[in-house]
Amino acid sequence: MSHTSFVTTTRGLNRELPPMRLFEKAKKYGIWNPSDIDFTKDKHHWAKFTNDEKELILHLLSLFVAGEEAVTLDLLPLMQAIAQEGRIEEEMFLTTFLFEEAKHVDFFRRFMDEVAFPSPLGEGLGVRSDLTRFHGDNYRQIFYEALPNALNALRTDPSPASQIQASVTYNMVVEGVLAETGYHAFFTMLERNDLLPGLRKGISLLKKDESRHIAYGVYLLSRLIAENPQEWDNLQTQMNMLLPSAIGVIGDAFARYEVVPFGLIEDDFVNYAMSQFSKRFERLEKAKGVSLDEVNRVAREAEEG
Ligand code: MN3
Ligand code: FE
Repeated sequence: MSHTSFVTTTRGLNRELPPMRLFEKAKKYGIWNPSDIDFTKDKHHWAKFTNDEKELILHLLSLFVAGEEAVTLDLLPLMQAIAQEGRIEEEMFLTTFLFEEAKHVDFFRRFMDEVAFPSPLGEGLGVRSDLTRFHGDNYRQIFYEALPNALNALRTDPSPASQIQASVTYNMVVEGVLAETGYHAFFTMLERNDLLPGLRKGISLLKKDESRHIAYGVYLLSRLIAENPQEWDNLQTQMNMLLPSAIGVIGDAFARYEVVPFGLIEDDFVNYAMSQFSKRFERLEKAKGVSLDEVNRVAREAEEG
């Protein structure tokens, strides 16, 4: 496919476009360095945890770190589909998106290497433990199957219908429901007990990155629905299809513990996940039957509000 013109030598970059505004924010807030986070106190805390407490944290980490790896591995087909449509502003934002997911992988794995698997011989040489055992059926359904399948489908079929399925899976369910819920509940639990300040610091930074990713997903889906109103049912079907597995991930995690360490409560996670899901859904419903101009206006409003 050859180019027929370039945006930068014709109309210029549209800096008012929501993804371009997100790009501007990403350049400012998305450049924190996981290597700079101080884990000194985290190491002291870790040494005092009981085996059950260590097990629960490793469990949650195994869901987060593999989830970050999955979103890093699986974003490219969406970037490619967007780039092929010549949407330079969106692609520019997506470069920060991918960089940030890579940083999240880096961050969680660094915590594991330096805090969770300490070594008397120095960093990175500790006993490694295979954490795959924590990945239950619902987790596998989403991160091993649904996510890569929905994204890789774009390689052969980059149609709006296919983009909607990919973005619902990636931005709404994996990021909007699962990641948001996990970070929120995990952060709250650690904060309540004043534990692992380095891990908490990283999660608070990473949540801000994540909110830009989700904002882009909402924009993308709103744009796709504005341009293809007949695809609303497709969006709704994909959302509803994935919801049971998303909620199931929480149930699977809690089922392993008779008494959950740190006073963690399953309902807190489930309720938060359900409210996230409804919030995302209501936000997308607003895009039904509106013009592209309106989509851009609402995105700007959400950004300022
Ligand atoms: Mn992430
Ligand atoms: Fe993300």
